[in-house]
Amino acid sequence: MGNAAAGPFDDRGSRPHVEGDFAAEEVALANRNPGMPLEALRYEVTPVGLHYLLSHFDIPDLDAGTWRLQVGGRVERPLSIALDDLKRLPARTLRVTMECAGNGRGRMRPRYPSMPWMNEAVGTAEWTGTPLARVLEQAGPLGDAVEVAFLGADRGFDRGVEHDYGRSLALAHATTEDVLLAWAMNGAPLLPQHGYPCRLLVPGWYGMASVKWLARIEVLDRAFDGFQQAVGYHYRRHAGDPGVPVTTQRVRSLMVPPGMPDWYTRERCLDAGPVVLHGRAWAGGGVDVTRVEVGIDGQWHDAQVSEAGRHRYAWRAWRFRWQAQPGRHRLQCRAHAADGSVQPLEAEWNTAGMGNHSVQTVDVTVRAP
Ligand SMILES: Nc1nc2c(c(=O)[nH]1)N[C@H]1C(S)=C(S)[C@@H](COP(=O)(O)O)O[C@H]1N2
Ligand SMILES: [Mo]
Repeated sequence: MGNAAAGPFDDRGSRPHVEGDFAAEEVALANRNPGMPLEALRYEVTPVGLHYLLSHFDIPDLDAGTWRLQVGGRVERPLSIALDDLKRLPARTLRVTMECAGNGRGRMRPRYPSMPWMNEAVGTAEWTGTPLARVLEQAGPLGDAVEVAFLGADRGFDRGVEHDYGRSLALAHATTEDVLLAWAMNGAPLLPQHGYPCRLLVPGWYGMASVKWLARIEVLDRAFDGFQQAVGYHYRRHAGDPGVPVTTQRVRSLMVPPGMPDWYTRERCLDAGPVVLHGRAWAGGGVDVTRVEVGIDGQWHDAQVSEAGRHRYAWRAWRFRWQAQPGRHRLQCRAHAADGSVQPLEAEWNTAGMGNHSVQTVDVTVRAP
């Protein structure tokens, strides 16, 4: 499935964990993959240019006029679909909070060398597309079909393995109405960096499942063995641990850092008096957020969670009125989900720093009026 054996780059195995300064490679990845500035949490729907980005290889050069989506493998009728044909099928729009599974990895100690996110690898968009189920119905999966693989038009190497970026879903998941072949984001055609002309959208899952620049769909009678499915995106306790696949997002909340930042250190300063702390909270898999707490110097208080415009896969706004007293203060937020899960105070790390959802901490200096 797109995995070639010998290539110019060795498999050096899992990269060793590191301490200290960020490497030039990490800085270069950070320049290619911007995060959402946390003040953009103010937007219910993130403006496209403020949504985070994560692209493993190069952004492919695709043209909507000549693009075709190939559907093959274990199907009765292999298809080659043009974008206009896809757009003629019934469409849906879903508001979805997407987050990278590596969000927060930059705080891991010692650190796994990869995209060094702090906590800004998130964004919410209104995605419009055709339910994948419509296309799979046309193709007609054979009786032995169990998985559906999605291959992007982007290709590169990871740990010596050359591959098209690819992921898969169980057939039963792929045929649900909420999995979309998305061709619009916030009402406009996808931008090149977000998967133009068409991407998969898997609401409630970490971002890796939502394959951009979709080129091929393969219906399989076995588990997909592509690198990003079989090797990447696992929670592993140690090298050699077969691990557990990364799937749905874990419950999380973030706050807009209050006051003003210092340009370089990003340390915050604000004036004493009433301050409205606010942010957003979400949980994966369509699970609801039930409660958000705000920590002020280690004391937890319930925040007000908005009931406005509820969307199954999108974050909810929360706010908390704080009477800021002069001095140094530690602000935190912590969300709870309907499945009983809650954000941990300390990160529980796995080898590649995936699925971190520990509470955000913002230290502020409050000055006297
Ligand atoms: N084809 C392809 N799809 C991809 C990726 C990629 O590198 N190539 N990155 C994935 C990852 S890890 C994430 S977090 C999301 C990010 O989507 P965005 O860049 O539109 O925010 O895309 C996913 N889909
Ligand atoms: Mo990601």
